[in-house]
Amino acid sequence: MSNSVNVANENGVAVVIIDNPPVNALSFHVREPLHAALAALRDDATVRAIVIVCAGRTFVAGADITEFSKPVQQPELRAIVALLETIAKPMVAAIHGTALGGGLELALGCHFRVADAGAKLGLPEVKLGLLPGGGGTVRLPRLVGAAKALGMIVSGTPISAGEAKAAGLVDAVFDGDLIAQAVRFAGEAAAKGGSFAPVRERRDRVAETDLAAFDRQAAELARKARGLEAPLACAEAVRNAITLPFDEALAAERALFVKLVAGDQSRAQRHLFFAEREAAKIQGKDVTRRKIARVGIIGAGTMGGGIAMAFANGGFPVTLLETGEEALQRGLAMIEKNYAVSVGRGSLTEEARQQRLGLFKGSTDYADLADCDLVIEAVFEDMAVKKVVFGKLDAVARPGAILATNTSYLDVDEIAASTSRPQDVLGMHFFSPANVMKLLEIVRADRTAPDALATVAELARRIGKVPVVVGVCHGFVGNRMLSARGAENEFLLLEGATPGQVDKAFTDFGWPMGPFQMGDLAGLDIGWRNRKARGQTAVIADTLCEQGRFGQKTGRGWYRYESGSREPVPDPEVEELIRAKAAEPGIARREIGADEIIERTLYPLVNEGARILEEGIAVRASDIDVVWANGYGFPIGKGGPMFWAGLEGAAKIVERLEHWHRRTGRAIFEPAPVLRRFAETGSWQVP
Ligand code: T1G
Repeated sequence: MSNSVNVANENGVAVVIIDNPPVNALSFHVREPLHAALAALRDDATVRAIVIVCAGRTFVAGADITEFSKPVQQPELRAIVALLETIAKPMVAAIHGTALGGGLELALGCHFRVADAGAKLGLPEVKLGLLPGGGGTVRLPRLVGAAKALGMIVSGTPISAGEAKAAGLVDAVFDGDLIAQAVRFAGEAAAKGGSFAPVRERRDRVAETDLAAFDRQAAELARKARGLEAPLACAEAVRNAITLPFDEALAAERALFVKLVAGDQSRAQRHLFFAEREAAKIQGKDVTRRKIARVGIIGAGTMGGGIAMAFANGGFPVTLLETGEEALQRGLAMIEKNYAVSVGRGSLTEEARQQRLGLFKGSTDYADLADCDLVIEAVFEDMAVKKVVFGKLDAVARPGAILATNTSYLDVDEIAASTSRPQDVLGMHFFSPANVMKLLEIVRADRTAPDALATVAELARRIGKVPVVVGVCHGFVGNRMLSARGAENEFLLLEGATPGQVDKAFTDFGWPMGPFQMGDLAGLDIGWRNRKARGQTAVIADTLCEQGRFGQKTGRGWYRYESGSREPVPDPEVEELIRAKAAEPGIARREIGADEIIERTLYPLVNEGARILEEGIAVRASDIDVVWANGYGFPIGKGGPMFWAGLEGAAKIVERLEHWHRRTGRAIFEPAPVLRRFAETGSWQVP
């Protein structure tokens, strides 16, 4: 046959083997021979049944995403699925690893699906700003019902083989030799004879749909879409599967797919898909990885506890160290409480909770860190304190152990220099809550060894984090750009905007919330302490804090919060304070529109990103996009600040930055050379 599709014959049961590493994507060079093989097997009278299986670590993980920006080559997946449905012999898809997107759609074209017990099945296209384009929105509801299909397709979250069996998506779940059992299953089906109804002919599960309940479910899911088109298109397509004849629903799915795949949102989300994988690649990737079996965490506070949970969730035994027994017990109690909450929510089984708690060892003795392969310090954000901790750690840690600091701002080079092994020191900047937030900034200090970096980057993916390697500077990539994004906030208020107007401009842009609501959630006192520590001021925010308005935790901040509510209520007292603070220097207040707000906050964000690229603090512009999409809620439908700059128009950004630079004289508006070059060349490449 071909390198990527081969056929074996087991006593009249043909086994079609797809082999396209690393994830058996349905690239053109797979589709063509697959179509040919199936057509031949259909017409081969010696063949009683057909099994489709994949070589390597997974079943087909979808269409080839890299082909979406190229002209379509025939046969498409739809043609292969349509061919499958003309085959009157039992067709069995044998699934191991992940059957995702086009891979599951291929399996939905078969009469039967059998799965390995560890398999996962799903239609994650919505995460790429798309919807299933190979008939999944029409066939899946026919097997699992409309409500289940809607949940799976709009969330894009795969389900386990067991759940798929219970839902009617797979017909059998096997342990052990999947191919042998699939061949036996197919043989028995052939022996049983009779006709095998393709999924397209099964109507009973959609016929039972309560349309009103379906529409309520769809409306609830759409409410969370926050400007993303794909979730709405997914819901519309599944509704069509219930209300329209099969072929009409299929055609409607196609039309929606063609529209989305050409759109900016899907381009942005596909950009982030590959950017995340690129970011995890360490220059000189053939360096050896150090063995990491046990992890130590110093500090059992909010960050330390969250980091410890992230590793236990990844199956790693954790030694959690605190200065004293009381602090240690407080930290362990917080971890137990967090797991209990997850069990209460049904997102964790009691058995898993027990298993994870069993991985923790509490200690107040540094000597207990001697058998750790990686130790992460998460103590108070003070250089002197950090140096004391690293001094003690340097004395006890085994040779070759990786020593990491979770600092958000401090100079990792200085911390490394306080040890006898700077080559083993790096930063691991987790985001709060560390057991939930996916982003991990890995800070490469001047003398950090490449194998330490590569080891931690790989480890990050094993605990479900999205790693990005960044250089040493104040605030690294994320927080440094965050300050640039916020630098104009007070000026905007003094000149006439309200906190509500600024926040609305952000939420309309697609952010989960704006800077003022975010400040109230995080606590205004944190920024106040940092400003004081750095001798900086913010006339309005400082005054709010002096009045004890720290945000949600005190019921008043930039907004008021009715008791127990997180709903921000505009507060006339704050607007009065702003007017008073503007009057002092005689600032004339005026109407400020959303465009100006975006120009004076997100254009400096992009500009600071360009400076970071220039300084080599970030290796790629796409790394910056990964940081902002995974750590700061940058709308994924816009691909991150650097990708968005391309959509927004870099020339316009430069022109408007120059405008504000002339008007204000403030440095954040001075266009960075790399940004000017991006405007001329369309490339963020730094020469
Ligand atoms: N197409 C092209 N390349 C892919 C790919 C795909 N579908 N999936 C993975 N890769 C590459 C990836 O870039 C990386 O490359 C390598 O494979 C290993 O991936 C018509 C429209 C399967 C769970 O959304 O979720 O079907 O960096 O590092 O962590 O309806 O890959 O090594 O050069 O992620 O073990 C729908 C996407 C497509 C699934 C494995 N499918 N993939 O995770 O490995 S749209 C998806 C994943 C579609 C139809 C539609 C994960 C994985 P490189 P990896 P992993």
